Amino acid sequence: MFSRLLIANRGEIALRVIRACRELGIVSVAVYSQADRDAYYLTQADERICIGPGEASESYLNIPRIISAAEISNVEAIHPGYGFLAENDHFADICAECKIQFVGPRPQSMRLLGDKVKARALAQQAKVAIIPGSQGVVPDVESATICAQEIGYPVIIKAAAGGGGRGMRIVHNEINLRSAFHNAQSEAASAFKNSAVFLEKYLDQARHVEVQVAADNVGNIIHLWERDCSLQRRHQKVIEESPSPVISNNLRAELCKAAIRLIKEAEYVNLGTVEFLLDKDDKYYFSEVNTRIQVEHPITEMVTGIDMVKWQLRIAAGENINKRQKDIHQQGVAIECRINAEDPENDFKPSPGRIERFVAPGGLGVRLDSHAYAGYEISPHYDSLIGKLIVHKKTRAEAIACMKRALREFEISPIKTTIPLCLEILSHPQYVKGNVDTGFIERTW
Ligand code: MV4
Repeated sequence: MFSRLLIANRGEIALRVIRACRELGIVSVAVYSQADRDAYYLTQADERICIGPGEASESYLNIPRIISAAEISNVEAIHPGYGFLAENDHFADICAECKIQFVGPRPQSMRLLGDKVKARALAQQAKVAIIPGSQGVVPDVESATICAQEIGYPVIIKAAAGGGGRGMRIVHNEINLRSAFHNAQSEAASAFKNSAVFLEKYLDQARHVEVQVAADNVGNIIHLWERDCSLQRRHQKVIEESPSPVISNNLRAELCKAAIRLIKEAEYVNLGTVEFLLDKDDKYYFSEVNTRIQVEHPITEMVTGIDMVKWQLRIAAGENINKRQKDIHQQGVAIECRINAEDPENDFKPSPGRIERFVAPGGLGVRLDSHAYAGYEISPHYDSLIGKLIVHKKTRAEAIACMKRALREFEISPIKTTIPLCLEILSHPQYVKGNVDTGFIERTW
């Protein structure tokens, strides 16, 4: 195992990685921007290095500064967390050149799966269903018109270098195709420095179900079952749960097998998430692979009892997975609510500022992953996540009751948070039935 590790991230995920390091006896080195100088995670790290001003481009996204911090602190490995450089294959290349172990998959896997057109082709090779769509990149409007006629409207235009919902355009008829195609291309060019786009049939009212997988360097691949992440708003997940409340055991087994086929085909190593979209008839289709630890990983940890960050570190250090698939079970139900500094009354505008009062919930089955405290100032520089509230109970009904109780206990003021929204969702009859899709929040609120 590594003896020293740098965490190229901030906030709750930096704290999460530091906690795993502590328990594994790894010396943790935190980095921080000037805007984060009072952050709690810095007090828990063994060492800390300031890497620049508040703007992410000058600190957490700045590769030379991160690498310099790693060289100065003499670490063997870098954990990228999520966001920032976590899925940047160029960064992973540079880590390798500098003989620093990147805690994640190999750079070529990140390149392959980061290209959504290549990922579709890979899924096809692995005999995993893909959404009907274009054969590769669509070069111009003329080809797009022909392709859309073949697959039938509505279609969705996606950026090859996109993912996570960025750079997508839904098109309902040929009249709108031309402008949507050009807009999608130029948006992709400016957002991802790559204008390539492709087409898929648009699935209305899809559900988002993702399978967590882990693979080691000697070809052991196991899955940690699924998470249902259908409750999203503007591509930001709001509430996640595991197991999915709506899929049958047969479908669950199929999704997990499909995820493993794809990960095997990619010769993938370390933790990854295979995302699927489910249509109204419960047909499932491959969507994309996330090559990082995800925000919602705690619900998988709660139902499986596995510390996923420790697994990430062990696999990156060359250790093999010492568990068998048959010994990994889903026990009970876990739900996570993301608590953001946003104002649900005001179109979810970020609500940065100083937290004066912070009272954390507790009790049996309650977990809070948060870097915030009374007196902490939420910076406008970064995403507005204050923390993640996770509950774990035997049944879904108990988990919902526990989450509602814990959300009511949770006091954060005077900034606005998404706690009231989460409470409303948890009381909604459609949510209680498990009958929600990715458009539910926007239709209902
Ligand atoms: C789709 C889709 C419907 N049809 N693809 C969004 C995140 C990315 N992983 C894939 N996403 C989607 N892809 C097809 N062919 C619906 C989504 C989607 C979505 C779309 C519009 C508004 C909100 C959404 C939330 C989740 C998923």
